[in-house]
Amino acid sequence: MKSRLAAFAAAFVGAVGTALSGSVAFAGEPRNWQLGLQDPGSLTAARIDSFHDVLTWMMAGISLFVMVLLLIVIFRFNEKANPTPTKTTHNVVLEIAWTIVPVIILVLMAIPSFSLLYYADRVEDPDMTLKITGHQWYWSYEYPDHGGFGFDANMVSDDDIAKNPQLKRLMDTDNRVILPAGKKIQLLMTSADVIHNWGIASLGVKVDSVPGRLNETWVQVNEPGVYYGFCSELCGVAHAFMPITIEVVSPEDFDKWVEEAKVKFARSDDGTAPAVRIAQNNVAD
Ligand SMILES: [Cu+2]
Repeated sequence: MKSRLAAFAAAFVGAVGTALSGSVAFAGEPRNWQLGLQDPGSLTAARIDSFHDVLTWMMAGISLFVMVLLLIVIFRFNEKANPTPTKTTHNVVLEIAWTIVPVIILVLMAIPSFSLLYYADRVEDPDMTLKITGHQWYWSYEYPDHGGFGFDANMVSDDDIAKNPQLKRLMDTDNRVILPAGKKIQLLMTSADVIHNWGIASLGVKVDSVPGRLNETWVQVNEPGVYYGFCSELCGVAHAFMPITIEVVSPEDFDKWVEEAKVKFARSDDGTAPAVRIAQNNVAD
């Protein structure tokens, strides 16, 4: 309990510090003793976050209402308080009400829910496209609007972490996905083998990557920072070891990175595979 209190105090001080300084890069990752959702990092995630809050209040209200009804039954209609019960079995008005009212509540929930689904589905006129392919057990990425270079992103090994302790175990990849801040990015997903799922909680993205299909969503991230995600579809023995690491940088830094990446991830002449395989699958051995 003491350590929990200490952790809470540390988290609180950290949050206040971040709020005051305002310059710390956004961290799209889970925190110790976190309650609720991760801080929203994208436009979609912000909408999901506020919709979740509205639904939570509605659920709390309904739960409270049902609890009050139960308490009335328990205290007003028990054998002692009400020794001769009525023989009433039907109440037409009441029966219509408890059918119609839940329907109205569900429709009220469905309208913003569908509008959010369509909002997250796709974007018109994206600024760029990122193509994502799931493999057993790593992700590969392509930038078709920037010369079509691509690379694999494998989880960092314990040896890498020993050399660079800043890397997060089970969360960092050897090659990060670099994306520009403030741009509409179309995400196209497919798989080379089995169904994977590209899920990043703080960006509100969780889409299956299915062999032979191209699934689509989009993301706009305004805060530079590092955002972590995971394969979220059971895809085999190393399912837990194919994390996603996204680094969002300013558009100027992104352009610089693209120039470097075009050289670093240059393809062979036939254009089918990177000439140099920098990433290695940690899990194979
Ligand atoms: Cu997977």
